[in-house]
Amino acid sequence: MVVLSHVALDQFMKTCKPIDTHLFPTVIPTIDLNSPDVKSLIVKACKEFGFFKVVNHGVPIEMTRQLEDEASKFFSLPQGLKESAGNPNPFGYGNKKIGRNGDVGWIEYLLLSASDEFISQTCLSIYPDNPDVFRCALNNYISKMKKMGVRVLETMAEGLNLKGEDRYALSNLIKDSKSDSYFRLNHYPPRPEAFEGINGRNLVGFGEHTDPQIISVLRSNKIGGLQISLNDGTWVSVPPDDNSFFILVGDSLQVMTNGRFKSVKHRVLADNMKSRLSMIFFAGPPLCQKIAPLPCIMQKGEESLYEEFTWCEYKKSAYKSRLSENRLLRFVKR
Ligand code: GA4
Repeated sequence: MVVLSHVALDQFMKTCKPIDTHLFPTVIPTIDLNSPDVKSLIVKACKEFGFFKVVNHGVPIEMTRQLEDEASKFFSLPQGLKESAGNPNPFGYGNKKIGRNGDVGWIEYLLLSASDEFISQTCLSIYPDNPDVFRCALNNYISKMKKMGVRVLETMAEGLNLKGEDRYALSNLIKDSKSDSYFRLNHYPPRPEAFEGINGRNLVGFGEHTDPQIISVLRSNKIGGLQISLNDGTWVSVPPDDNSFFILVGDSLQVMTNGRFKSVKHRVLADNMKSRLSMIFFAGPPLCQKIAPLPCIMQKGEESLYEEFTWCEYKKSAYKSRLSENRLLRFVKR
């Protein structure tokens, strides 16, 4: 649990402003991975929301619970031990500071590269005497997330009418041994008492942003807070569901579909008395991968909406940005 002195809390409250929200009830698309219409439903959800919930996913709940327990144990360690995971830029334990350019949130987190080797090293730094329990829980869960990501991307590709080898054009990017995928454990502690007095206002846990990768696979405990922005700018609260996963379209997939799919703007508010814990797999391509519309989806005469760039170039530019910036704007053709 994060404990803040009054001075630190005061400082934080000045930087991280409470926000008002006006919410409208909207039905979040829910997709049964075994449904006969799954391909078209996924494509529809990606076009309309850039976001959907997945049920009937086949990921054993015990595996998820095991990692959740290990994550809770990690976040209850003394601060010094959590910090032995290293600095979060690029990977490690972070507390309130997000990214490198002054963004803050009511959050602590562990950000990891999803590679086995990196995870082994990090677990060894945190638990030098017994790294295996956390390491196994992380590796087992991440390999399931990767599998689900592959399944979702292949189904999506079929829904986009890609045939033959083209059906694997998206999933191959994350199956690649050089795939630059990340994994993140987020802990949003209960809102501090100082905020309870500000009636009806919420504290930002993780400010609004889009994910730069291809897709993200998110799962949280029963505590709410996640909101997505609709195309008209209204914010919608996503009811928590600890038995399901949420898929978010990232900026790279928006480009690869030449804007047919939209990366979803989302944020997390810390407005509960209880801790929210979320685990997110960010499926990214290899660093040298060219991010451009898939030739197989382009109509005759259709031109790319974006300048060409590699994932490495996009990442470099993303790390120079503030969280809420539209990072794709720089790459839109004029
Ligand atoms: C958003 C998605 C992932 O959480 C993340 C974030 C990253 C970070 O926390 O270091 C970034 C953010 C994310 C986009 C813009 C930059 C980089 C913080 C930030 C201000 C790990 C990622 O890949 O991009």
